[in-house]
Amino acid sequence: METVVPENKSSIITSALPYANGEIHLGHIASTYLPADIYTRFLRLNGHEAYHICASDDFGTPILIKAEKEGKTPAEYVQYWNKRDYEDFTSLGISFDLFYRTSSPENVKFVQYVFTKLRENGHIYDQDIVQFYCEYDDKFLPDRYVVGKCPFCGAENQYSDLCEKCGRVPDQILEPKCAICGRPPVKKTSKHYFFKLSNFSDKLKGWLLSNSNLQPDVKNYVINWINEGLQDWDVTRDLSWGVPIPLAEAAGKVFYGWFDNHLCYISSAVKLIEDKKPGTDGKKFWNDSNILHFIGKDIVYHHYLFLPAMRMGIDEEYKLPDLIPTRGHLMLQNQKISKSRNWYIGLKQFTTEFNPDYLRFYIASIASYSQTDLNFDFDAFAEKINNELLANIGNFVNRALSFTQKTYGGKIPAARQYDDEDKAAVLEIAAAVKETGALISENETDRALRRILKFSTFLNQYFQKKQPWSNKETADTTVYIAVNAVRSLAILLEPFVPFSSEKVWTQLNLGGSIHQQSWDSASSLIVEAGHALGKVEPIFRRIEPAEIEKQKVKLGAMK
Ligand code: B3M
Ligand code: ZN
Repeated sequence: METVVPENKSSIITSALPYANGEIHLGHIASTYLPADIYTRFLRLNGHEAYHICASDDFGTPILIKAEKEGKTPAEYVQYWNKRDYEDFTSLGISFDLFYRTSSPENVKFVQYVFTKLRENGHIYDQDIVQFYCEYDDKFLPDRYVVGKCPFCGAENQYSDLCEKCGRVPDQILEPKCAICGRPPVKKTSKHYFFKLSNFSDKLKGWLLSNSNLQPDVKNYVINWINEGLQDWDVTRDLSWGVPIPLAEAAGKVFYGWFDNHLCYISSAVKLIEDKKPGTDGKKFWNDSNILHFIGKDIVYHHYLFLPAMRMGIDEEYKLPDLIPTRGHLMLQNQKISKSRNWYIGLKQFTTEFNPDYLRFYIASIASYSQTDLNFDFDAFAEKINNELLANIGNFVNRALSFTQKTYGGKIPAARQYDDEDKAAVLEIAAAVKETGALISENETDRALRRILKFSTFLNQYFQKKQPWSNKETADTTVYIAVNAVRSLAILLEPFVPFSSEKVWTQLNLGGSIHQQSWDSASSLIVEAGHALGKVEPIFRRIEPAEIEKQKVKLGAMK
């Protein structure tokens, strides 16, 4: 696979936009936000200009229904979740350059512009369709506003856009009822606008086939969908909450959320760049950048078909993505995560009870660059942290630094003649930096983390073999190399466990922040003889079995 870290090119990295209707949970983190954050942090350490962009997805019927239930206006409701989501992400060290919203004035304007242009280009047509309408509430009832009996499996109380029992989309729901008042709706005609997705079949196929960076397995099934025939797409909703359709004849109608949400990647990026770099043309910046959209596998259809087709439909005024890293879902204790069944762990709760880096480390080590589902398991979590982060990485860092503290009063000794083991250690430092970097740049973050662990194992063995506590003649060289290796390790770990890396950096007393260091500098021995360490203390603490039991009980009680 080609490396996608571009030389001399800026990068815009987006993470899928969370719906503004509930808290962020561990499932969101694994497929999207953490891999995107690791990748962005890595680019920044490499001196690349990289921006990580996200926003709350503010429109859609579930949001409207929830806001109505809570007696809030939808605007108030989404504002709460926008702020809360951002805080929760920040608690995990997800470092967005902008966390904006799909309901922003910039996005509304951009969405209307795109629609107008698509229509001028002949990719939009209108058609009257028959829809449910509640005469009591005086409303059309799209998607989740209608509940009834699933015509396939007979399950009661299912939404008209998805039966949660059998997973099918019931075109003709039986015994329909208005989700607000429970009364049976009538049918009424309404004019809707359709995007001619079918116009783009060949172009989409060409794009997929020619883009060698896209994951082959995802590409294959998207091409199958195209071969089966693409359906045109109704992008209208008869609702008051959404981006208004900019036509006099469409007064009172808005766009379907999936028409506007991915356009927010562009409108937010343009805003960020133009605010940050006055005088820069945001559109040109977008087109000159490497564009990556990180997603979970449930939204492949939208990102590999709707999104590129809409950009093609406006003559690629804004370039197509270079990469759409797609990952599988997280299970929780081997069961599917479900908000409605209360089987999930909120991010906020987790980062309050555990060091956020523990979660980052564990998830990064299990999240492969594929669509395979992963499993969050509390015992495996404790084992990983205790055996790898604490007993391997933490052990080496603390051992090297506290030995320096104790034996040399914290002052780095000057190296003497290198023996074969020292030479091997210096080579391993450079190799670890190079190989870890190559893996992250290919999005193989779990493998990159394993490479770092191999490095740390090597260093523990080196220190153990050299026995600086009993080998007086070689101790100076061992300690000099070991402290430098701690510096390298801290830099390599920054994308994965930024809070802990920063702590190591402070103990090394090298000034500045870990974020300002350069990745490549990690392959050299830069800490000089005579340099004095800061205060040295253990970075990680053990997770005790009782803590894990407590978590399991808590989770079980939620159900
Ligand atoms: N809000 C669906 C989701 O949260 C949707 C993603 C939008 S990305 C443009 O999975
Ligand atoms: Zn009603």
